[in-house]
Amino acid sequence: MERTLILLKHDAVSKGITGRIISRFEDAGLKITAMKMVWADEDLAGQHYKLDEAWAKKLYDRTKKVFDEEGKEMPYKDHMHMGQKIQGWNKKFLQEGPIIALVLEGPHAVEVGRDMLGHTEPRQAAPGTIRGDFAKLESYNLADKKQRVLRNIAHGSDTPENAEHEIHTWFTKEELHEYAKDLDKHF
Ligand code: IDP
Ligand code: MG
Repeated sequence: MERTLILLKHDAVSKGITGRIISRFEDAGLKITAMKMVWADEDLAGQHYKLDEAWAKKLYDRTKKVFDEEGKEMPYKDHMHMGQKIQGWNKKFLQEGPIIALVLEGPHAVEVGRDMLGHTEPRQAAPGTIRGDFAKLESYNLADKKQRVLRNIAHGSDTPENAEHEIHTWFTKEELHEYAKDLDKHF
């Protein structure tokens, strides 16, 4: 059994679509084992968004692909420059208003959670995914023009190891619940 941490970021909360997103996870059969609304402070935002070189490299390459296709110059001199900027924006956005944090459990929960979210850039996210359905007009271009982070509705852990770490960043042991669900008998 696997667990993943999902954050419904403040854009989801302010659009009033959190219930519909949570329903999708429930419909997929994932079990909610923790959930709360949190208004993060600088300390919590810093614990969640850390600047790590491998992440910055992936971030840089993924965004550069789109800028290259459009013949646009990347507005960052290298991956660490971009990583620092995006990390700062992410931390700022996380503190802009309350978010909903939840832990979902099920077979392949990390992979399933990210599949359901869709591509990081909502513009590239397939219709039927959460980002593709609720934020399709958001793009790297727009984020760059407005000098802010990409507003892509939700965060989902990217590996089972990172998920366990993130779950403990957001929840205490007492807030994580174990209970049986009807679907459990199938796994
Ligand atoms: P993920 O959320 O799909 O895992 P990450 O690479 O972990 O994507 O990036 C964290 C967050 O940083 C993204 O969810 C998005 O909000 C923001 N972000 C990623 N790339 C860019 C960009 O090129 N410009 C602005 N914000 C970005
Ligand atoms: Mg990520």
